[in-house]
Amino acid sequence: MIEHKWMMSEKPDDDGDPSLLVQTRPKTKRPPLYKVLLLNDDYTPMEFVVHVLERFFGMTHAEAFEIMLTVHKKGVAVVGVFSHEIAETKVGQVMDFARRHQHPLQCTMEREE
Ligand code: TYC
Repeated sequence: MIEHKWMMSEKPDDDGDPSLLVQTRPKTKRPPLYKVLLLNDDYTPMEFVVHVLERFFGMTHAEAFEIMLTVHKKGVAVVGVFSHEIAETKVGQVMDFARRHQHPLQCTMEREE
């Protein structure tokens, strides 16, 4: 069989937009993760914060107490890392629960880099 050698100018698909030809690795980008943060304040009782961490973040009493103290001392702490949807749900649950008990506890989320 005679092999056809392509001439420089007749190679198929090598004469168009070069940006379409530079994709080498397949795209395997994972969705971003979000940190859920708990903020300190002067009024929410420590036991309430411990209860929130046990109830919504599945922590043991000892874990919850430790994280609560970190927030109390440092002003803020990451209490978990989740998908966008789960993080939003956690923040909503904490904010709802705090409001229902008339505590000013604040919980937010932030995209992880
Ligand atoms: N600083 C609060 C107090 O002294 C306790 C507290 C801890 C409040 C953590 C909020 O996220 C918080 N009662």
